[in-house]
Amino acid sequence: APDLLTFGEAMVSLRSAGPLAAGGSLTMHLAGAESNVAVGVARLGHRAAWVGRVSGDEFGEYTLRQLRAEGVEVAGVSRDADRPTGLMFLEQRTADLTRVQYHRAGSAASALRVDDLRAPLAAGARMLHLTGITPALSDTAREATRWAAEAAAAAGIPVCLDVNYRARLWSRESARAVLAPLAGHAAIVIASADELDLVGEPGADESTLVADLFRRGVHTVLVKLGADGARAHTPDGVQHVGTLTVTAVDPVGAGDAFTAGYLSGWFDGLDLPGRLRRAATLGAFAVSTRGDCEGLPRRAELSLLEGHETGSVL
Ligand code: KDG
Repeated sequence: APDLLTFGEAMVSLRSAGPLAAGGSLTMHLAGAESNVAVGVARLGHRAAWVGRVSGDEFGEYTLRQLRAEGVEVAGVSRDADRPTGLMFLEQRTADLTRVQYHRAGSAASALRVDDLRAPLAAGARMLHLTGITPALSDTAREATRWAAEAAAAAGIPVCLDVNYRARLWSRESARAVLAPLAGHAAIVIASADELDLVGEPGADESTLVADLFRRGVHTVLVKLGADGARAHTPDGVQHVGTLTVTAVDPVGAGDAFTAGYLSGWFDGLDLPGRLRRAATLGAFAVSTRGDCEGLPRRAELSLLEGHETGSVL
């Protein structure tokens, strides 16, 4: 069985070097939060399986080709000839401002359903990773996500949930109604500070939300703080990890990289400071290279950013 099992929407992202309204060339990249995590974990030598529906078109072919090339297991992927690939335009509007446009309604990925996940889950994994993007794609994808979280928890497979709120896909209220119950099946919850109340009481403070998640069976809550690093809450207390000093050129995919690093550390049996350091290291690789997951390190490259640590783990 793989170490990591994950599912969701893999997208093709078309990136511009300048304002989209001015035209010019676009470059094609693989995107998608869950496939980013699978690539990050696979590059570090763990077994990662990604499940989803990809289109029968050339973009679907590209998606599968990229994932295979990264060593991600795709046996559970189905092709959907009648639906298009979800596309994402990433517009470099100014040096500091990137705008996102989705063309994903009715995509192949949105047709994901429970039946797609039965065999992969039955095959087992050391960890199931899901994000709050998948249940926002369609009714069947929402049902599939709920089913997978429940089935994994019942089978003793720990679930990692990254809240990953996407305002383009649903309101905070709709997200909370789905994600809060989902978090009750998770062992690890990952959220940025402004996403954390999407798995609990609206507006509640961090310690209240964390205490509530612990009561519901979660054992680790990772709160991402952007340039300030991250905080990890466990029943033993709170630890902070800083970011590494690198030149940030592209924040897209940094959260997925952080998650991949954390999970890799978990697969390697590292202690919490070790897992957080690897998470911060992958985040640094992601922000200092362009692309969603292109810059993620292979195992031998992990040491490239040694010495770039700012804050030690407190
Ligand atoms: O985390 C990066 C993702 O945002 C990107 O790859 C596309 O999955 C994606 C989404 O829904 O935004």
